[in-house]
Amino acid sequence: MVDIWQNAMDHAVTIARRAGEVVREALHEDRKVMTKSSSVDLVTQTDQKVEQLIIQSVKEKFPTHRFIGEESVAAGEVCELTDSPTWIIDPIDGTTNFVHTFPFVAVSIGFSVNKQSEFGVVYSCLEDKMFTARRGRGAFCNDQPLSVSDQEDIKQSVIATEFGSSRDPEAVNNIFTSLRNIVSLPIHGVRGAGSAAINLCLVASGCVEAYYEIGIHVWDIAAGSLIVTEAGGILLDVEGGPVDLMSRRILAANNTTIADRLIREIQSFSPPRDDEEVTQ
Ligand code: 2AM
Ligand code: CA
Ligand code: CA
Ligand code: CA
Repeated sequence: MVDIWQNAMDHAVTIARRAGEVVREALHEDRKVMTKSSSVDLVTQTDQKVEQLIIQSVKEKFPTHRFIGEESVAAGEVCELTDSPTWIIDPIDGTTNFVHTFPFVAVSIGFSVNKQSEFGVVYSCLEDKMFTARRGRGAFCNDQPLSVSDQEDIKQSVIATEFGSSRDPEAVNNIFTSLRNIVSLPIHGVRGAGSAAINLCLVASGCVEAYYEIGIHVWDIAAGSLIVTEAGGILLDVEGGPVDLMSRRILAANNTTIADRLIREIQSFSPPRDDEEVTQ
């Protein structure tokens, strides 16, 4: 059977690798750090440069395709995912890591048609790990097949999550309530790579049993979420309903036993809009 999106996926891998080189080179240069919605929401010229590099090269090859890119969406703009072939790009997932040279920085490229993910590419550029998934054809890291952990016991598990960018006291309180509940189950540990895309790849690789976060955007998870499901994992909303990649909330897990147990402990809340004032 002819795979009509294979060309596009091959291009995504090539351009992610090229983007990763730009990121790695920029680590040796002076990084001018700017802020977006708040003093903890960082962006650099490299984020913008890498996004333009990806979009320009895809436009040349696939001129009719659409784009959702983190650095091209205006503050407060609600981006819409349509049925058209759409590239969903996070040029640097883990900008705070990039700024601090904490070594988990990813280029994330998802591709969706009729609102269904067709492929996902996450290049963890400082580890030189290329994670890929094509719908129905499995997930891979540097061409080796991935599969999620088979652990069913929450007490034997490691869970990934992040503190996110909101400093609103109520949101921070909810994050810590969830963490206290989960740590006290007890579990083996909590981790966070500082990159949503890499956290999802850690679930897909079986290194952590689950990852959840409230406040993420579609570009953080478009590619990694397919890598999780193609590695045998599941995606849910943090309250247990079906996942909506545009809803800014996600729970990815190795299986429903772990997911159901976590959902009972997660204090859910609505993320602030990006144009809302953030309490510092
Ligand atoms: P980013 O580096 O592309 O902005 C999930 O935590 C995602 O939220 C991360 O992958 C990261 O994506 C973003 N993020 C994490 N901490 C953040 C912070 N302090 N400010 C803004 N965005 C953050
Ligand atoms: Ca960002
Ligand atoms: Ca991101
Ligand atoms: Ca980013």
